[in-house]
Amino acid sequence: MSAVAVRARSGDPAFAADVLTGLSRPQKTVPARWFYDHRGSELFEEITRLPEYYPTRTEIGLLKRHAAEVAELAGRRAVVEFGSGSSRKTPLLLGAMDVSVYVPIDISGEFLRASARALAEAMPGVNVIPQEGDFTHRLDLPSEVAQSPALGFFPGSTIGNFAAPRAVALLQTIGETLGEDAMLLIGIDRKKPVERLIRAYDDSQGLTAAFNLNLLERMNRELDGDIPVEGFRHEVRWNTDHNRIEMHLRAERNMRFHVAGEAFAIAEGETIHTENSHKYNVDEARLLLRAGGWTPLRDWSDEAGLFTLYLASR
Ligand code: AVJ
Repeated sequence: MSAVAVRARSGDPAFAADVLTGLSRPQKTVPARWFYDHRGSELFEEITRLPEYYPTRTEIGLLKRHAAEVAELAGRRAVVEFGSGSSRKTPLLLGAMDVSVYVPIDISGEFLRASARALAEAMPGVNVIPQEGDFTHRLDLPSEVAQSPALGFFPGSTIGNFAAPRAVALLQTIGETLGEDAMLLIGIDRKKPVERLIRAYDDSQGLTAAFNLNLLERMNRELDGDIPVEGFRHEVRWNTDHNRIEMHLRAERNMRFHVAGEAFAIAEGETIHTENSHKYNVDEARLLLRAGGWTPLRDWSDEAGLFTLYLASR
């Protein structure tokens, strides 16, 4: 077989590289960003509507209650959303604000364009300029953004996917992308009793399990894999040292498989670590923001103290 034919079937080279590196480690791992192919994005959307998955509905409640105050503190802004996905929360913010331009950024281009189109239709007064890209790198924003200072919008506690040093670096990078005089509105999930957290990531309908296992199916589809998906089980752990929920895929038996052109073996009980979701108290989140070059201005929490929205300036 020619090299061209192999390459044509081997998907995104960055995905292949992450999988090959991650599966070669003593603790096998695949970065959480690869969950979001079309099927993964759909499954995540369903997760956000689960009774056990409180973050989305709590954050939506906070936006409904406090968007007007955010708008007042922010003034006229170019709004830049990081990891916009389906953008269900966006109209709640944009509807309250004086927006010069709205730039949703996402790595899933197909999903991004569809939701940008829907948003532009729902909010005809807003100039929507979607940008496909990886927001963990400094990005050049469209020139229209420069007309007014930027407000970064980073909802959903996506920052929780990153361990503290990388979360700090990401906040710094976001600041560089947004430029001088920027503000940031960021949603961060709180610590709470472990049983409540576990239930949010191991729901009774098995949607989160399907979301986790879809990563193996995606590897098979896009990286020419033969992973026996039925030999793995969704596993959720609370890591006390790191204050984080971890998702793993646990091997139920010894297996051998191929993916991205390499052979791997996994032993019964061994896991592939697929996601971290760090949880922060309000004082910890404020310190995290400061470490990342941001000055916390205000924060808003729900009555049960499940989730908090922070507004910060550079
Ligand atoms: C989108 C990263 C915030 O960590 O809660 C939900 C992803 N994973 N259920 C989270 C997720 C499993 C979610 N984030």
